[in-house]
Amino acid sequence: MSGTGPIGGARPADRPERPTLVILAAGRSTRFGRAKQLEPVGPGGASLIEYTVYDAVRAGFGRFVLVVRESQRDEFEARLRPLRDAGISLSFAFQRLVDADLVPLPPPGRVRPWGTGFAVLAAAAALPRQGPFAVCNADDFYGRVAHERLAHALAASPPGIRAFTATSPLADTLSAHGGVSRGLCEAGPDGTLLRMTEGLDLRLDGDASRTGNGDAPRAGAGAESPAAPPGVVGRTASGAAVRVDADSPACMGLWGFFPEILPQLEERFRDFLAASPGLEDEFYLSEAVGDLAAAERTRCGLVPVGPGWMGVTFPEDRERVAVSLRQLTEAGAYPVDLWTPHVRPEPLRAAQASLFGPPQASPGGVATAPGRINLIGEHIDYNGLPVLPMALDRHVHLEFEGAEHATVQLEGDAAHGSFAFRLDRTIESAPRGHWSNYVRAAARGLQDHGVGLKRGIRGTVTGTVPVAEGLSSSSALVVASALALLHANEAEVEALELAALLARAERYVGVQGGGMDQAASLCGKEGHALRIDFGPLRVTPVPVPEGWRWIVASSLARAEKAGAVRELYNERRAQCAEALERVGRTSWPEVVEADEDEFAAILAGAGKSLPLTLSRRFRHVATEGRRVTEAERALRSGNMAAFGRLMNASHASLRDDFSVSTQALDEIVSVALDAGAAGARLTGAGFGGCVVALCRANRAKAVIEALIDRFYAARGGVDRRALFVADAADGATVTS
Ligand code: NG1
Repeated sequence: MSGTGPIGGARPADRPERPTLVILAAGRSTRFGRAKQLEPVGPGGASLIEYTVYDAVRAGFGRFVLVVRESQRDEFEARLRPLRDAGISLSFAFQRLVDADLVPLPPPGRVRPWGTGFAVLAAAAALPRQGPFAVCNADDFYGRVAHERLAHALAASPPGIRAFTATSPLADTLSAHGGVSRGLCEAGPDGTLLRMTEGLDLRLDGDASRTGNGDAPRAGAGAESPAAPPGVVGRTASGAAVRVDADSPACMGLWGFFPEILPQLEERFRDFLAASPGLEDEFYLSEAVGDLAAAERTRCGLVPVGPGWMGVTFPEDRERVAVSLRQLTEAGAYPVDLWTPHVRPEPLRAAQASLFGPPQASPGGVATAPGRINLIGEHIDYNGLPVLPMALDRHVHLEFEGAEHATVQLEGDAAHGSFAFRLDRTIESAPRGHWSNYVRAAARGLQDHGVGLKRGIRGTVTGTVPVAEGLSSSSALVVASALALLHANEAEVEALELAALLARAERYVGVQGGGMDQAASLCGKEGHALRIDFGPLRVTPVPVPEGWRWIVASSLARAEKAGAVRELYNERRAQCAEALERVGRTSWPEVVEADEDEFAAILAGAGKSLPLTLSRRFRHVATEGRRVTEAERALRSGNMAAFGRLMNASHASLRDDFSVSTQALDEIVSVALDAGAAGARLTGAGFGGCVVALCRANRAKAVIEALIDRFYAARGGVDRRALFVADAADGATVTS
């Protein structure tokens, strides 16, 4: 074995040895037509192997073993000298047809190498006896995230899991230029590999344009309906046809192992030889590990690594990869020349800092955006009338790193799961109801506004804003996503401009909402309600007097805007527009700002001329608009009893004229008022969700107890997510 010592000097004693990455480079590139492992693809002429080493060093890998054919050695040595010069520990192992121990005699007629499983055995002598190692292909680009994720999985491997395979949605790993081979993974109930089948000649069934798109459609296996999104078709090594979901996990050829895999692989290889393989049969690593997993001899964890992977199976693939690498380089993810002295310290320092520990942070931070409660002014923001909400002291948190390429990759909690999409392609919507749509909306909104988003983000989303409760968790997510994307791209948009563009953007999700929520989330002020005016957008904080509390109480029915509520909401909006038009008015402010007598005349006229439903909708919007102005006056003068009465009138109007209340919301309002609240009303769009009740601080306990006894007790109790005292909070922030 040749090679230099570990890079970057002394290793702290309490850190484990950095793992080794075995790069399988002995393939014959039959479909490519020439040796593709060293093919220059980066803008500075670097090969994919070099990108892999560069990324893996930054992810914490310390040594590299290249498995090549003996005849390739000199070429590899010469081409990879800059890596050695940069201090990378690089050694070679040779894949031969004869092996002293395993294949003592040359197999007659065989030219084809034994396959990837055997290549790993060929590297065994160059591996340290202890500690994990990884294996990947030389002709694939995995990206730094994939190497980081694998390194993490190995460093924190749960007991009993001694192998890992990185997976991507199958559709992301196909080539537009012909069928490819991939390990098709099936996960068991515990999420580990149940079995793996080598799929050959895999291609999208019918729709080549989706190839490589991170948003692979879900196709039920065997789905034949013409409307069904395409699956992936191909065959197994034994010639059987396969058809699988386009987003099913595909093995990327990036593996993590502990040394005990080696004797197991060896045993499987002996079995393979004993079965008299044909001259073209190969001992695939994927099948060997799949068999070991299926026989429950090895538990193999699946490590989803998102859509960054790019492969070069066909000559035409090279161009696509070259374009992507150029874009990544332009976006600052890679230097043009990976190994010149002026860039050398960067990866080396990064490697030292990360060793086998957490990934090296690229510019990132935490974006925090509050939800809101609307105190008064419901279903009038989209009519251009002022509203009076406050930002809530409950937030969506997006902890993120800037990604080196234009991919957004976020994880939510267990219920929401994770997703990824690209910013450098048209951002399509995910299926209705998927939480990624709010993040996609933010990205599209920024792009439509002309903000160039070259860098993506990756991170996690957590939050304390109850979801689908009329407290605007959706807009908080939109706002947090936008702030994270802006931060990662070192871009800025003024707060009100951002609020307005995000209000437009959130409509991509399908609800024709107004602009209250995004403005409240961005412009909240501690201790203050916010008067928000539209056209143009303005936010005026109004202090909330001391000694009063806002109690938020959930009706325990979610107002899921991805579901039926969306249609009901959009219907209300359309009815308002129609009612206004039919009374011959051009704007709602014109109606609401009329003097007392004219206002009464307009209402009476609408009552006569409009059909019943429209006249009720009209009356709600007109009267609610005036209530907001009165409520602001009451707030400023500290007349909270008057404010409470306006809230009650608002609720009655939403219930009777706008038909957006529910029995549970009405019940909560009446219990709160009975218990001494000064006012109570549904907040948000209605159709479920929450009530906000206003009471003196010294009544809050009694109101809460009454709600527990008279509403929640009979419904299985309540927790702090569903019943709480809310304080007015500051608006969204992003911190490094
Ligand atoms: P909710 O459902 O409370 O998040 C929706 C709209 C608001 C406003 C209220 C009703 C969105 C994002 N929000 O809020 O603009 O119209 O209903 O007053 O659509």
